[in-house]
Amino acid sequence: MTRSRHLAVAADPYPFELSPERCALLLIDLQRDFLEPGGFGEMLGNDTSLLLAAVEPTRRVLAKAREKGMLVIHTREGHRPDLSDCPPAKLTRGGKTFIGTEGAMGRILVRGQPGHDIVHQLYPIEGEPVIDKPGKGSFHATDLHQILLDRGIKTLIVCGVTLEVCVHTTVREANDRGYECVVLSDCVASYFPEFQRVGLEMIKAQGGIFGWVSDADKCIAAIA
Ligand code: C5J
Repeated sequence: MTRSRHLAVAADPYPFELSPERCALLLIDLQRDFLEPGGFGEMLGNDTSLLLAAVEPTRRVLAKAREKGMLVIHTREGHRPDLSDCPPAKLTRGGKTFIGTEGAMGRILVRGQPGHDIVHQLYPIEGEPVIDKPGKGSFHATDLHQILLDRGIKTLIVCGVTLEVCVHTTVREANDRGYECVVLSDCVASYFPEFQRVGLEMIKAQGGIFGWVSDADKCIAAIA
């Protein structure tokens, strides 16, 4: 039996040991609709510039993960053009309908539209699975779990937006499916600074109830 290498990642609430062969980098919903003006995030009244801070640290982690041959998986939140996979309960917010309507980057959160695409700095390359998900969680109604099982993945290094919505939902789903999650604090972002702080606290509280919190530099130092 071959023993896999273990790398120590400086993290809270205590250092995390990962085996690079059993680890994937998961980039959640780094889409134009959330990060750029004129998309879903701005339509809901948010300042999208707050999310841009996560792009450069994530780009550096992504570059290192690619260099080291780590599995990289991207997710995109969005719906079929006929919205048949969008529950009526998700369609309206504050009495208004946004999903599926025409915006500055095409129809909001609809697959194939410019706004649904991933920002160019973090664009997937050949061989990196892209998971199209209709919900907040990356495991709901997708084949992510199967893809991870097939490759023997046990650990997820998590980046993406927004922290308190799709990142949290995914980390919680991953916990219940037996994955260990390390969330990189500067590679996740929220429209609400207080949610960014509390969202990270919630992950690492109680001895790491949902996982570990590290950052881009610490992660890069470990996998380098
Ligand atoms: C939201 C997401 N915030 N990707 N989606 O609606 O976090």
